[in-house]
Amino acid sequence: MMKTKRLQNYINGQWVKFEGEVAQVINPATGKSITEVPLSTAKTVDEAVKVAKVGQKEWAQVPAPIRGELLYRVGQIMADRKERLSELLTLENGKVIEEARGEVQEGIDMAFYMAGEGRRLFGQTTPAELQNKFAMSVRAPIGVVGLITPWNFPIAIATWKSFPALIAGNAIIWKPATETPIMAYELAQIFEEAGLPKGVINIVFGRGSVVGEAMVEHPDIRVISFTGSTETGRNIAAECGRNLKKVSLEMGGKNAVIVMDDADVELAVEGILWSAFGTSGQRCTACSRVIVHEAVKETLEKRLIEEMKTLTIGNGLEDGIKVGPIINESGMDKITSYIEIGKEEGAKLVAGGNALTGEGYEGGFYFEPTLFTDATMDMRISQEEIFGPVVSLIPVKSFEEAIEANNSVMYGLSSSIFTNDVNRVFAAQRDLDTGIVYVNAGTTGAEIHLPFGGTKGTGNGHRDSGVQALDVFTEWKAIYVDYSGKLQRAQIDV
Ligand code: UN1
Repeated sequence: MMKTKRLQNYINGQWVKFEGEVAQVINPATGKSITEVPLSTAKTVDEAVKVAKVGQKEWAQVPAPIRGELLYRVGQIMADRKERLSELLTLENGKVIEEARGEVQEGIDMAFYMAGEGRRLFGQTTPAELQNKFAMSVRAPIGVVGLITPWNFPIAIATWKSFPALIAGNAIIWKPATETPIMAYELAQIFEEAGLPKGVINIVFGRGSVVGEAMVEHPDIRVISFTGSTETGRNIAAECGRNLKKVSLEMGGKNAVIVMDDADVELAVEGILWSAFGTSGQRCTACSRVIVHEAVKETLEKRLIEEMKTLTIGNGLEDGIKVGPIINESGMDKITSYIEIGKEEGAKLVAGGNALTGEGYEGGFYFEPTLFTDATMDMRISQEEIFGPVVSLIPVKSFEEAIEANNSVMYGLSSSIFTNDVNRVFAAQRDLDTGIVYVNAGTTGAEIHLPFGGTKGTGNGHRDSGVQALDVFTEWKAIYVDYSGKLQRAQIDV
């Protein structure tokens, strides 16, 4: 499938031969290496920035509608190649093929959506306070921007960041996760075929602690857009703060589905299964808490356990598999450690809880969908992000208590409520303290034309996707044109 045994960095429109240290890229379904990825150094970042600065100047001169046409071509090639991209995505990330197709579609949607922005990129015209004077504000590109993307949505998140950056006239230095570099390789090929000028997008593979750090420190990278762990995000924000660099962070979640006493319980079961165990729970938006009204707790718990047994676990490329593997060994270790923590804290393990080995699972990283019940909000399993197929069921006595429980975590990405009471729906959408709220649906499934992001420990106030993503990659420029032919002093000569 791959052209080369080893991936290479993409700089100035060239795949640059790499001789240094490499990391293996592992198929999580089998544990086997599929390719190798460079572990580049700060020197490569510096080279990439040099060419990006040149590339950006030219790219910014291309009229935005024409930049948009390039994105239309990118979207069309992605659509033509959807099946290949989806298979490669499952190969490197493990998610089941149906979900991989969904993720690639998310990227295609983003291309067509942002292409349209090429003919909008709206600024504002406003009256000026003096006669014969015109005032407007426009979005200006920032220059060279740095993107650091995660392994769990290696193509969708890359498009959420790179397409708005490009339509706004920036050049990019992109560090994809070393676990999932193939999507970056494929996307670079697509950009090239679509006619993106050289130097406008540059890919530097490597470790966060080396390449990521070099990007954060580089004075000519003016924006860092990062999706990943809260711990890394905090460090990036601190460093960017010192350098007065704009930074957009998208980090963890501890998302809850609330099931009220008047809910359609069967629908809630479906919503929970999909959002908790889809992508093996490795989504920032994954449901990892179920806050249930005590009146329906027993029914919900029983039905969840029954349905969890029907989830087929295995290689995501095989037909009929619902839950794919975990990304790697360290992901498995983290999940396993939380199973022990949950037991010690006194939550009741009622389904799953084990790694799967033996026939059908050889070499891969598989974990059973897991349910703890009778959990309380003070437990670590109810507070901390596990990033695996593990759910804590937390019983509550009222709507108010449910909202309170939802909000009492450090994160604020996504939340959901199942209820048929219109008054509760509106009170909940107002009071749930998350960037995304679902009613009668699980916690996953964000669409690309809406802002994606969260409150509190999930982020720092910026949003991916939607037109809001443009705010990350543009500066507002205020422009005054005085056509009176004389000096007119604002605030004085009015
Ligand atoms: C993520 O987990 O970081 O809403 C992205 C969703 C997907 C994107 C998830 N559209 O679950």
